[in-house]
Amino acid sequence: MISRVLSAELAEHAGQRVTIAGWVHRRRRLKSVSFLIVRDRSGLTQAVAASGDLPPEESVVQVTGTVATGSQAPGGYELVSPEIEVLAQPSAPPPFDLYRPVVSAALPTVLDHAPVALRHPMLRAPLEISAASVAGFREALDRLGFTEIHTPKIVGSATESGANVFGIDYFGRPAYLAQSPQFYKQAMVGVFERVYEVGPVFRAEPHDTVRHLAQYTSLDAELGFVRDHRDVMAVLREAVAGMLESVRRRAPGALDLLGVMLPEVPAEIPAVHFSEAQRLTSSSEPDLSPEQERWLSEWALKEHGSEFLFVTGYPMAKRPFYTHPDPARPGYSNGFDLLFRGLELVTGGQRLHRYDDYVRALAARGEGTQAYEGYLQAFRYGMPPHGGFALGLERWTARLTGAANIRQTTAFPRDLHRLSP
Ligand code: AMO
Repeated sequence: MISRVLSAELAEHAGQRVTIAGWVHRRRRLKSVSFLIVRDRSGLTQAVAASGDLPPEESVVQVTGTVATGSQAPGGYELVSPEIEVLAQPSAPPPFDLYRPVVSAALPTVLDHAPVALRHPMLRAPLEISAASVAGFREALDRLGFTEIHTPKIVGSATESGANVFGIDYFGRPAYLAQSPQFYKQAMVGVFERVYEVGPVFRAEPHDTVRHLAQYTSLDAELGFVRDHRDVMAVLREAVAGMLESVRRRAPGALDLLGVMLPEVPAEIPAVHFSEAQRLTSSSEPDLSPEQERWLSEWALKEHGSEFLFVTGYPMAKRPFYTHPDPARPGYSNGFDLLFRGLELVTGGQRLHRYDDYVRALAARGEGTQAYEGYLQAFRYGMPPHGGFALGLERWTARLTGAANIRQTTAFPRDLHRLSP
């Protein structure tokens, strides 16, 4: 490893001669003196050199200098009498100025040049928040006795609905890119009782919207021995609280830069039944529209002071075949969604757990069991009452950071049109 100190550690080395390494963020030449601002993973360092030529922006450099106080320097310390070694020279200037505090390029330009554009602190910040969220998700569920699993992304049958699935050629046989780890996470409840997975899922989304991607990161969990969906909702509440706590602890700089106010998670997130949500929004549709979700979120904030709202009891007809019905209310399910700041963030619920119930549920939808034999195996051998949920990481980060478009929250988004970079 190149022996160096980080920008954020400079203060600890006052008076010493140290080496930093990073990218030339900006250079400024005055008459008698030049400034070189170097960016590393922890922040910025200013080096003050005698006037002269400095390597261009995005050069990779190693700078050895003496740490001195500098009232104009980021962090209050700077490097004087620097020796600059260039490790890599860029062959082209960046597509827009990375040192300007505000991003001066439009989103398509940013996305077209993602490998360099994401170096801009404002564009990197949502990715830091996303990473801290995942770390918090893992921490929270590890604490609750969950085991992390990894399930196949190349699968033989669709899980969520046959419509938006990508087909692929698998050694001459038809196969699909997994829309969800649904079947596998349920099967693994039979092994570990409590499991989670952080992984990519694929949706052949024909919608060109600010909240849909063709590939996104799903934070999935599944747990056994639940009484009903409410036990799952309680675990989800802990996961969300853990994610927020981790973001607060690990990404304070990113939060600051973006001016993000993190939400409070109530000890118990308020919940409305689907039929009540319909009544509140004067609707008789079997699903909630994005407008209704926005309205309900505002209602929850006014009525309960919460930025999170559970909607429970979605109609069975609108949920996948593995959904457990509400034994007390025919036609309604033990499935729920979690709304956050106006958007559906999580889907979850209690599942069927008896083999015969699966056979009946599939038959009721005009499907045989043949395509699902691999899945149904678990239920032939005894499965506890269980349930789980899936949280869309990019939607979470978008809602947290106030990003208007989900494409701003993932490094290399895949959508209807974009396959590169
Ligand atoms: P669902 O299909 O509702 O449920 O997906 C769960 C969550 O994933 C996010 N999401 C998306 N994010 C970005 N782009 C998309 N195209 C997209 N589609 C969905 C949303 C959504 O709430 N197996 C069930 C989960 C379960 O019951 O455990 C499932 O996949 O945030």
